[in-house]
Amino acid sequence: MTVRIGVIGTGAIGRDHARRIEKVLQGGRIVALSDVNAASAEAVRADIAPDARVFASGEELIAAPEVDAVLVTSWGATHEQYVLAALKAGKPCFCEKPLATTAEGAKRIVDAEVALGSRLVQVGFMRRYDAGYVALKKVVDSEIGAPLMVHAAHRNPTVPEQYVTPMAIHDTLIHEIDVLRWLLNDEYVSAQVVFPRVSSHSHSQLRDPQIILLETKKGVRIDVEVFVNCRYGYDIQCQVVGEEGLANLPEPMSIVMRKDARQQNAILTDWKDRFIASYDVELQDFLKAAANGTASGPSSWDGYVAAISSDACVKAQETGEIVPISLPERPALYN
Ligand code: NAD
Ligand code: NAI
Ligand code: ISE
Repeated sequence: MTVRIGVIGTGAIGRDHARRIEKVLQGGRIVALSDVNAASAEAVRADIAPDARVFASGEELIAAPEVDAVLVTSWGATHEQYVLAALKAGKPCFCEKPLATTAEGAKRIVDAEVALGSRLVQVGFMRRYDAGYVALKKVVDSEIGAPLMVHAAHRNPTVPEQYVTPMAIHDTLIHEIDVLRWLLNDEYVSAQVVFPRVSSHSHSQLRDPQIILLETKKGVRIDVEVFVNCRYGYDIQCQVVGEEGLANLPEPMSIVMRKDARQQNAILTDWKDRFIASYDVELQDFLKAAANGTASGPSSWDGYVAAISSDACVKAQETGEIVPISLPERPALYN
């Protein structure tokens, strides 16, 4: 079966996901597009899916009978309304992170899905599909003994002017928040944020870099450096220290070159390239489940846990205190 997909939000990632569904993956076709900036949806139609219909609103797209499943790739603050509408229509929905910008918003989605009684939502936490993280998890599960510490870094070369201090959590750290609880099979109990000297490449509304300290139920201590004006590249680091040894996330493949009395290899600069293969795998997974009218992979519950943890981190940014994180009971639908 070919799943007929509607995309809401045709910016950077919406365009890229539309491209992979039309040109790379099996079992999906883009039949509908919508964006508050209609010209952007029109441009994606012209460049990628000439037969798709452009809708004036996301709600109209979701309600259209020719749309079997929905991709929500608009700005984070708009995700909740579209995911709730997709659930109401009973259509599988892939939602980019964050599922919602507040824990209350994510809970409304969890409640609606639980009331429905079956999974329809997959959240775009693509690192769980990344070959490097999958290999790291295998080693953490079986080779290095109990994990004790994690040292991680999430560096972007630059960010746009509208990127402000809390976005380091909601927009950026949220990937570590999700992937580290998955990697460690553990949950967070507290968060603290400390700020080093501010980079002169930052601006007045962004304290960059930041160090986020998380503690888990099993007592693992995690430090994550978020540095979104690091200049030199897009760099994701993760080292797990266990009681028998330590394991590092593999670097992306890169040719080591000797030239002009130097040994060098290139570093990626764009998030689109760093996880290009995992976006393919996550969306193929979505298409496969959507063909059966369901969803798999990172769930609304994972999106909700990420939102609760993010809220605690933002509070920690604001107060400088160690902020406790406590999770409600996980509904059976997500076991
Ligand atoms: P973007 O600004 O390039 O694109 C967002 C698009 O959404 C814009 O075209 C905008 O016009 C449109 N839009 C905004 N509000 C809308 C609405 N109510 N209805 C329809 N369209 C709307 O942003 P982006 O970089 O593509 O990011 C989009 C989402 O993807 C964000 O949630 C972001 O967190 C997520 N993202 C995830 C990753 C990842 O690695 N998983 C990477 C980049 C972005
Ligand atoms: P973007 O700004 O390039 O695109 C967002 C698009 O949404 C814009 O075209 C905008 O016009 C549109 N939009 C905004 N409000 C809308 C609304 N109410 N209805 C319809 N369209 C609306 O942003 P980008 O980088 O593509 O990010 C989009 C989402 O993807 C964000 O949630 C972001 O967090 C997520 N993202 C995820 C990444 C990942 O690695 N998984 C990487 C980059 C972004
Ligand atoms: C962006 O939205 C992403 O999701 C990228 O993966 C991340 O590195 C970046 O900081 C975010 O803004």
